[in-house]
Amino acid sequence: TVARTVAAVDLGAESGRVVRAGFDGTRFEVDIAHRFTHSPRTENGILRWDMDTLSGEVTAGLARLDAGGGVVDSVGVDAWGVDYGLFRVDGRLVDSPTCYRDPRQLDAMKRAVDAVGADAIYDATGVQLMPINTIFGLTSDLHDHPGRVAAAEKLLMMPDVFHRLLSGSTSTEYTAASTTGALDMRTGRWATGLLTALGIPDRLMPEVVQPGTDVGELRGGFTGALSAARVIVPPAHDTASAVVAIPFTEPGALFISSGTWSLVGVETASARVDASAKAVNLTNEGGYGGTIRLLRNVMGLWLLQECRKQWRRDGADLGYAEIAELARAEPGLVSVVNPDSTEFLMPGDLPRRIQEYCARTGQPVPSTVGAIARCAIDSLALGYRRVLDAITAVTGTRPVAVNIVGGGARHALLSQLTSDATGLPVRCGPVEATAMGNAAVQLAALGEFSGVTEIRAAVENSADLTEYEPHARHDWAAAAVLLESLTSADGP
Ligand code: LFR
Repeated sequence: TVARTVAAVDLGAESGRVVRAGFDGTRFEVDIAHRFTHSPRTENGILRWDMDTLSGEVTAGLARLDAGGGVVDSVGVDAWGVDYGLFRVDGRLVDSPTCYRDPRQLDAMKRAVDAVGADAIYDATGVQLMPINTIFGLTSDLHDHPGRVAAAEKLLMMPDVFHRLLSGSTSTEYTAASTTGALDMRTGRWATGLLTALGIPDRLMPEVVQPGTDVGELRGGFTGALSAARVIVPPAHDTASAVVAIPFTEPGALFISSGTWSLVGVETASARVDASAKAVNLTNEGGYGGTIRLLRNVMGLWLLQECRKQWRRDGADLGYAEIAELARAEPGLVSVVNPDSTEFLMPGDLPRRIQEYCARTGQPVPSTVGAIARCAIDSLALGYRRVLDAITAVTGTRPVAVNIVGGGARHALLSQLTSDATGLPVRCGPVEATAMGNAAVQLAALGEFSGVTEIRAAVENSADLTEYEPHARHDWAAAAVLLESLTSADGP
């Protein structure tokens, strides 16, 4: 029997879900009550999130739980990182939150680097330099829409925008704040010197609370299962929640949190902000229980998601499984791209961009769905290998296994190629790690789990896990050398 039940709201960049979860002492019981998709759209020349859809779907999911009987003790929201809402003094949003894939962020990063220097940004925070970071959204606002910032009294990270709607809370959660590029990851405090140097007013920066904090009672007039629920913030950055729910095969194993992005890294006890980490642009992200994730972003399933959209626009409505089967039939490692090149960051005709990349670099140009998809999947696996090497170089310890969680854990070809490319055994699952980690931290706050060790054991007992062993079918070492030369030609 389950003593306490919680609701986890997990918002990804493409889809969201509302989950009900409890722990019976051995197994973790997780039911998906509501799923939906959403996407950003261009409004007044800026790519923005569709807040009406997002808040409508969150409310619809909670209403379903409310009507579903029993008692739900708490609700918590996690979401993708870096994006933020700006709030006026009266508590309303200034406008719809912008999306980090707006091309404006590229220029903003260039300007900030020119103004204060890449080293100063990294040294103040320990966060990888990426155009998507919050600070570049904010400096872009200051440059192009100063009125947006002037009208704002406080910033909240995306999940906390929802915590505010649900409870009135005005704080931001630590793991979400750690994706801003404005938090000093050694101290967990705002890097005020950097904010000042970039002209970002520090009044915007909210109080930071730890995951597991009760921020108030749930509002919204629920009269059923949720009538007495609290809002307890989980690790509000989706990647932080996902890593809580990884059934690690080996201590120090490499994790890949695989969704729209692939976050590739290791969990460590403290932040690593030094010349060696900076040289390979490794980031320090905040985790549950004082941990740090030392990782790098790899472009992830976005490459396939955007290809699929383009093929659909071209009249071929293919499912991911069909695309994967076509890719599997290809010979493999024929052409590769640097998956992390900024030319793949923005929405658009990804198949063409991949073809142009191959043509420009003198490689065979993939011309079929299968060949393009195989190029993308091979390149992702190679990108994972590159991060494995970077982490090994920085920490001095080579992980001996890989754990993949998230939607990408279902992708058998990518998982096998990840094993082949890294030469390591791979264990995949759970697919819903993010929602599970979110729920588990709420349950821990309510006294149901003693900590992350117990959480991971429960996940291991409850989830379907699949394992892969490496095969030496292709020359990944040679491909890794090619990737390095392609990447230096791409420029920073
Ligand atoms: C994953 C994720 C990554 C973050 C990226 C952008 O969903 O949160 O951790 O770098 O999305 O927000």
